[in-house]
Amino acid sequence: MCCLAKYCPVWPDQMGADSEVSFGDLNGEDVRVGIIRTRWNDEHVSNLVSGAKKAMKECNVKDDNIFVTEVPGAFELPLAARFLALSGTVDAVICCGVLIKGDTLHFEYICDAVSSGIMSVGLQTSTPCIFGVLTCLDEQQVTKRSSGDNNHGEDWGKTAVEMALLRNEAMGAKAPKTKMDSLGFGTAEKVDAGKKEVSKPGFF
Ligand code: DLZ
Repeated sequence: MCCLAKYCPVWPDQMGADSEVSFGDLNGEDVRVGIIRTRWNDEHVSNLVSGAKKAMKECNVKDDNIFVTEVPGAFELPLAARFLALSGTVDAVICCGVLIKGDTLHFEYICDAVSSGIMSVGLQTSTPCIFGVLTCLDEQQVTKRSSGDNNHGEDWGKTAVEMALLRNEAMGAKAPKTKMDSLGFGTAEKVDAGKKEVSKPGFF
């Protein structure tokens, strides 16, 4: 129990995790986002991905600029995120999955590895990698956080757009325009190959 529990009208584990962060007007019309999602806990993860896509569309991100691919489980997310980030085809990556605690220490190891792995990929590649992984004690907690008005995927979508804009401003960078309809991230076809890039100074 947390130390503030006695001041709460309901116990923390009975509360949904309502979003506590606000986002300004985000214009993601030039932003390209890759979503890497797990097949583990497929139904919940699909809901989270839908939430992320809905939020990104509200920020004017084009359908063609959202690329979705999948991996088996959360443990695979960091490496796939690294491949995608290094391909240079996206401005941000959302790593989306659901981890549910079982009877062993597996959950603790995977949660730790996945969260620090995703953080490392972001720092090493200078590509924002959004931690879109629910780490829950049971399925009920997952449902509360992945459906209805409390779909955390929506926050992750907006966070991806905000961080992509920040990255591009900071680095004076724009992802090359590429077709993103295949899994070979690095082999994506350049749409404007040959055109001269106009470099824009970043704020650093
Ligand atoms: C093995 C496993 C277990 C028990 N639970 C989950 C889970 O709740 N969520 C998830 O995304 N993946 C789980 N996995 C699979 C691991 O993430 C990973 O795919 C395998 O250990 C193979 O590396």
